[in-house]
Amino acid sequence: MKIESAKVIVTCPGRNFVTLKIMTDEGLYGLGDATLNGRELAVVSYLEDHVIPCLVGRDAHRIEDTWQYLYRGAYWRRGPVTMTAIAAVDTALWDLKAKAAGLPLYQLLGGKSRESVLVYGHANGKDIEQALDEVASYVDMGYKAIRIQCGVPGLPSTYGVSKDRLFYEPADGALPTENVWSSEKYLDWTPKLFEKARARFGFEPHFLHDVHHRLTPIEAARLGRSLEPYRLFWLEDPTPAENQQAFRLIRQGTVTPLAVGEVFSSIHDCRELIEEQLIDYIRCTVVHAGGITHLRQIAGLAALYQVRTGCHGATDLSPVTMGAALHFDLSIHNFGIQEYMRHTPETDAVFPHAYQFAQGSLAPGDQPGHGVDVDEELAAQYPYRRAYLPVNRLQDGTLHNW
Ligand code: EZ4
Ligand code: CO
Repeated sequence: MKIESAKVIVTCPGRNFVTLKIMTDEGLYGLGDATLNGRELAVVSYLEDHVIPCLVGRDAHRIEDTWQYLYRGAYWRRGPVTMTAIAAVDTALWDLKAKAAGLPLYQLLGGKSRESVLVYGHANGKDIEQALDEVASYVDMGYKAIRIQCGVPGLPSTYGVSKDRLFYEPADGALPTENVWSSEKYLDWTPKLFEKARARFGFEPHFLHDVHHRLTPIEAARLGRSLEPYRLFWLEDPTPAENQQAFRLIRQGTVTPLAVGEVFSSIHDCRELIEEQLIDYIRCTVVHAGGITHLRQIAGLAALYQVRTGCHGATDLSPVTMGAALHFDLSIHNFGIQEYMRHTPETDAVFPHAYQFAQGSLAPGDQPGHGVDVDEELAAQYPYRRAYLPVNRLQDGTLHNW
């Protein structure tokens, strides 16, 4: 099965998505997500100008060799743009191989390790009461795990609290919007959120929380310790992880489980975190960490240290990534949880998919491949719109992490 051609499809059904479609001489095609939120066109160029010319004529079955060719062959290794482009090719080739075999992708990855994939949804609100009402609606929908974020008194806005509570979409500005942050206010407020959440819902639902890289290690340790009575499933991205040793300090201060990795692009970003057991969940996912091929290596390393997976699954990851991730989640032994932010009806229409939600879990379906398609005619009706993630400043104006 030879690769005959490949093209990049850019569409904006409410937000931007970049999709790679690889066509073969056998009439089959494979799809891979290549969306890098706020920097989408850099990956489009990487694929169109530099990758696609190398793909034409290659044997579509040689996934590993193609991965190595693109990784080593570029000379310039790693980084989000490169690894997202490689991920798109890799995902499309796995999709193709499974379609050629007539099997759902999870069968090629070793078959099912479980019947379906535990997911967590996003509840948020301007204040604690609104956030907890939102939690109640997720419980009613059958969710067994829920991330909770809420506004902080004295701050006009904060991460994770949307204008539209159903379809949270932070990449909203033709130029970056500016937020204001105070770690002190946030640290004093957040334990109250989880105290009230446990008082109202008991200890049956899993609760998660995302710090979005905003604390220092010692502040994160304090937050983790103050949340221990409320038994979080995880505390996410408590501090930036360029320095992986930063997590040692957090670990020394708290037994709240830690998750990190949605911005990582390779196994080298998390090797110390995993080998030194500084985290409990690794959040790398298909699209930003080199595809199924590389994610399997990360999960394999994590398995040695009882670190489980918790793949990133925000709305800026397209349904193609969600589909591929679900096959991966279903197959590996050390799966932990999958993030699931629902896409809008417009996005779901552009990307018809086999995966389905039921009783707090997602199942990838049994279509050959990863089970996600793209309606190119519909996609063409939604042209690209430049959109940035916000930036974040401390109250004195210092630029902080968003
Ligand atoms: O802010 O995917 O856990 N999920 C997240 C996301 C990220 C976006 C950035 O593009 O932190 O909401
Ligand atoms: Co996050």
